Amino acid sequence: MSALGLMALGLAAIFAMVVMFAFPGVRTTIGQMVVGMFILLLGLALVSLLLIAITGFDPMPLIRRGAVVQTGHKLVDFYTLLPERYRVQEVDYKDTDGDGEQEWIVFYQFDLADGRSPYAGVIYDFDRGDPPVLFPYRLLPPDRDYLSEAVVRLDFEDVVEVGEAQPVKELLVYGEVRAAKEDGGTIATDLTIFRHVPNSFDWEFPRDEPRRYQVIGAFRGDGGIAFDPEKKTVTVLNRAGYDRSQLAVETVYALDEARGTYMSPADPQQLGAPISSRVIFAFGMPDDILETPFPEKLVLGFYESLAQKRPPVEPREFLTGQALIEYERGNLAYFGFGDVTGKVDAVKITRLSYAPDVEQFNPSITVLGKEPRFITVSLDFEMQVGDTTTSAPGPIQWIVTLVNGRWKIDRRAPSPAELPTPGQPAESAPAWQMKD
Ligand SMILES: [Ca+2]
Ligand SMILES: [Ca+2]
Repeated sequence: MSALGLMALGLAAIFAMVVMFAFPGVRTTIGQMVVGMFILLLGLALVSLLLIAITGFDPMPLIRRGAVVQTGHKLVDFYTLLPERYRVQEVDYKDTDGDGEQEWIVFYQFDLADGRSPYAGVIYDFDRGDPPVLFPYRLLPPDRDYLSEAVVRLDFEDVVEVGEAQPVKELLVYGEVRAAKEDGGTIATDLTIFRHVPNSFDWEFPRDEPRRYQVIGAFRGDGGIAFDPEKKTVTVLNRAGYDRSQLAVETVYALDEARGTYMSPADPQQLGAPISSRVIFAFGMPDDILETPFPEKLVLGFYESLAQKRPPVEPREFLTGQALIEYERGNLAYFGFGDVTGKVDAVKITRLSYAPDVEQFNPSITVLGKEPRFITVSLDFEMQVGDTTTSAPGPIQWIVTLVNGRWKIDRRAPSPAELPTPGQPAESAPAWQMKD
């Protein structure tokens, strides 16, 4: 503030004080005016809010329109630019191609015939032409027509460095859905990673064929997706198939550094093979694992406990019958650790399934409890001894039984090698045959 301004402010303050001193009545009048104005504004705000709430009127387009008119239509308005059926939801203004100039990243929703309103995206750049062309480059996921079904979130990470003269950050477009508070309020169920790839010379007219922003990773998982900026791995949780037992398949994808992509070398529309896939507890092993009503959950708990130095629940607590006898004997081969010499450092369950319809497996066995019930749980696993990982000779099939209301691993079911040869009549097929 200039010296003149300060002086004017000081004089105004002195003037106000003198007026109030000379005419004491003025103070009350001014006070009443202020209070009256406040009540009027409050009333107006209340009425407007009520009208908006009752009629469902969205004031934002009007406010935007007003703002554009105020500037004398000198600004680009993406809301007007895009056709009405593309409802613009978000506009970001960031440098997406590393040229030091910002682009507009516009996300919009559109309606599908089945009633869903997914998101799509487009980047508007103006780095070509004289005068410049405002050109749309599409953000197009492979084999899918949308980026998200609920909310989009844009992030930037320098995922790929190969072939870049100077570092350019890649675009990470997350599709998020609402989740429970303990999951942070939202979980990302979609992640599409786009990389800027120059597709024409600077002096050429802009084009988007081949795509200027190419997909180098497209992930979807109903249990959440996480990107690790250090390792550049993407971890995808899928709960489909394990919903009842709160288990999930955790799949980890690694970047192919040489090719600068997560996609398959054979088919760029498909993800490459994951570096790891395993069945895990979606929310960690519960403390009351022995009380679980789900036999497959118990089996996972047993194998996880086996691999731990100080497991919260002793492995023998999961067992009964023959399995307990073999465990006490130290017969690890019985549990699928056939040729292992040395200490098992980690166990990774790669597949887990159960056959709930074989509960009446053998009604003649009644020594285990009043109402014995049996379920077959089948799994494949890998074990890590030192630096080597080997697969168990699987599948390993367990008969899990109910003892005093708790599931216990009882004994091995015949392995597939002992299954009857194909071609036998169906009615003689054993009851424990898997039906998954
Ligand atoms: Ca730029
Ligand atoms: Ca990069």
